[in-house]
Amino acid sequence: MFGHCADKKATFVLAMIITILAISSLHQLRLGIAAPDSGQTVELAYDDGTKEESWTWSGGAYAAVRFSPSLESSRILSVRLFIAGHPARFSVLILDSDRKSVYETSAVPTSTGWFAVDLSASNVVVNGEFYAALKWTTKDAPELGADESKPTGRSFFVYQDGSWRTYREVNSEVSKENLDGNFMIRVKVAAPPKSVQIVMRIEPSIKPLLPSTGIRVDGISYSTNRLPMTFTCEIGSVHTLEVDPIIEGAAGVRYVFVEWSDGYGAALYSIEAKGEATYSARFKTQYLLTVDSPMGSPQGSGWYDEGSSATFSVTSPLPVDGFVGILGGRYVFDHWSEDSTASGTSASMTMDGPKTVRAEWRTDYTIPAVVAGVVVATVALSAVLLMRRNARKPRAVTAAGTPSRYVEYLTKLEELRTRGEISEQTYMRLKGEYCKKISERNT
Ligand SMILES: [Ca+2]
Repeated sequence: MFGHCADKKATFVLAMIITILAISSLHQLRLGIAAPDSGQTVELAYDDGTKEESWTWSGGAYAAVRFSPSLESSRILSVRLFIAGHPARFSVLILDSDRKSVYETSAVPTSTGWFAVDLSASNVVVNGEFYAALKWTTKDAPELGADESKPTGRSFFVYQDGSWRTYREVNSEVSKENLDGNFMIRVKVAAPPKSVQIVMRIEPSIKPLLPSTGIRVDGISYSTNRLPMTFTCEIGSVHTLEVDPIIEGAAGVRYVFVEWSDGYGAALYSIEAKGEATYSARFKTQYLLTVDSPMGSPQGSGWYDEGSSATFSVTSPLPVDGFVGILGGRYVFDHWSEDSTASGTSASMTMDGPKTVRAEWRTDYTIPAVVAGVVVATVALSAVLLMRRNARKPRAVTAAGTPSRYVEYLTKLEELRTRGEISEQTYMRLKGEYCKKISERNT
């Protein structure tokens, strides 16, 4: 409900206090709107500067004034509102001639009286007639002054459901007074500029390998040397700004597109020239890490963000090729060289420039040497034992008599085989038996 206190109506949600401050006839109404020269600022005002009434309402409703500038289109620089009482947060609304909201911003007056809300940075441009409104947003709502001395039929109440009522309609319902009035809302406008300057730049600055690549405006390539670049556009015209997602720098250096300064994330940006603007393409620098090793599956080569930590590694040890490898010969990682002196197979470094690390290896024959030693020792020991055993048992062999017999058998068996008088199968079987006998006797 709108609160209207002219007659202290108790039914109003938020009661208002009226103060008649002045006699309206003493004030000159500013109804005529001068046509501003291009760039000149004009304040549109329909009230006489003195309030006879003040209004408040519950959140969501608003009080609107229809403005009729002489300009074909107007850039709204500021809105002034007369806060009659209870300064508190509210919203300023701008609506087009079809009563559609085109802009809304919050404001908090700290005292009563005229309060200006600056919109100059927001590039609010409307065509023909438009409305400016105070929208009550909180319970703790401010009171808006109204001039009822010389009403102009331009003021409206807008209910929460979006329905519009004239000031006179609401006033007659609320106070039984059939009075029209002007909400004390004024707007400063200027003719919008016909063209604006758009600035394109890259930040931080980069050093491309080829300066004539990487930048396109409306499809035309420009040298990055020309940045920052300023170009003039008609208001409302649409343009494309584009950067290569990756721009090559010097050896091992590249620049990767991150986003535009307003947070837009695609490298191709379609923009509308609404006002002066600067578009900065943000890039980050990356450095190449080369991990060089002839073996050991080197890991970690690639591009890294400037200042980030890169980890690189090889697998160690690895077997040497061939028989030595079978015996346990190994290639063993020893240390890193070039841009790292780390000694671990896995190491990290801060990427403050392009880097190359090389894995240095050595060959480890320790295990084959041990194996060879063990073999030699075993052979030697076996020979010694054999010699001692043979030295100990010759008498037993001859004494038994049997081994020499089987030795003879063996000799004959060999002769039979040589002459081809015995099958290979029989030869093998008999030879096995004789040898076994000889062996048993020798044990
Ligand atoms: Ca007045």
